[in-house]
Amino acid sequence: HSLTNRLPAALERDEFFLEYQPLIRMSDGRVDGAEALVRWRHPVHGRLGPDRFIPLAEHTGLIVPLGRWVLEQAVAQTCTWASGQPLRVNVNLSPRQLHHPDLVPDTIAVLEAAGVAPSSLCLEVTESALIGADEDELKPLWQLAEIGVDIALDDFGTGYSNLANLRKLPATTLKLDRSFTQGLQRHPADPVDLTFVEGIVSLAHALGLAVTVEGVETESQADQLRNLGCDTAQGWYYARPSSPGEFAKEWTTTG
Ligand code: G
Ligand code: G
Ligand code: MN
Ligand code: NA
Repeated sequence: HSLTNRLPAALERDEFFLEYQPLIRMSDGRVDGAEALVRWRHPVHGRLGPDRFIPLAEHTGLIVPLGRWVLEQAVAQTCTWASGQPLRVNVNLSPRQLHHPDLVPDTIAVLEAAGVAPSSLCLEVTESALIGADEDELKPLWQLAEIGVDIALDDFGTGYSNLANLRKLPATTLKLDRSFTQGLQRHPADPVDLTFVEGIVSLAHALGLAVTVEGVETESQADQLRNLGCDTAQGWYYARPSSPGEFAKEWTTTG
């Protein structure tokens, strides 16, 4: 596969870049953080989204150096941003990174190099990354949580939904997949979706987890999700992912 062959050179030639999408606190509409999302500026195919190359990078193992680059870049780009209080940054972790022995030392090194408190970083882990993972394999996440890094369970509700995953992880946040948000768009909203969101939110809160909802595209969805008790929201209704410069200008007091 030609994209696969090109990946190592792309990393060396700085063809990857990050965009940021704000995380909005539902109680007051203020920005609470930013999710870093990687893209590839391909010399022939143009701009490629992560769905086109993350699975390839995961397959070849290039995700380890690429993921480290994303982490470094995201922490360095966001650490000066503030909007009242310092903004937090969310970084996606792939299964292969999760199982790499350098995850903990690399993460600590990146935070120290930027002088950033561990609590300003949230690592997002998808449920699919947890399939078959035993306790030992998840130890690195517990070590990171121990030093104050936030852990979020990403894409919750897609396919593998297993409440046991919530107990395997030192998660502080549950990110509800955008399929739930979409179910609220119908008029009237699908009562089954409403019940699911309500139940997941109350379970998450009972377990001490905050709930972030993804894929909020309309005011009506935002209103319903706020009323259902969701803590934080993300989606096109608030903002599309944007360059670090645009993000800082739009969402911070420091840009
Ligand atoms: O960028 P977009 O909004 O299209 O994101 C598509 C998917 O790619 C998301 O599910 C997100 O989790 C994943 N993704 C984006 N950036 C990264 C990254 O830096 N590392 C990993 N592993 N996944 C990412
Ligand atoms: O990490 P995750 O896979 O959840 O990444 C978020 C993905 O969802 C990114 O690809 C991002 O561009 C996309 N996204 C963000 N906001 C919205 C939205 O409001 N609607 C839709 N359809 N996609 C969104
Ligand atoms: Mn994510
Ligand atoms: Na997600």
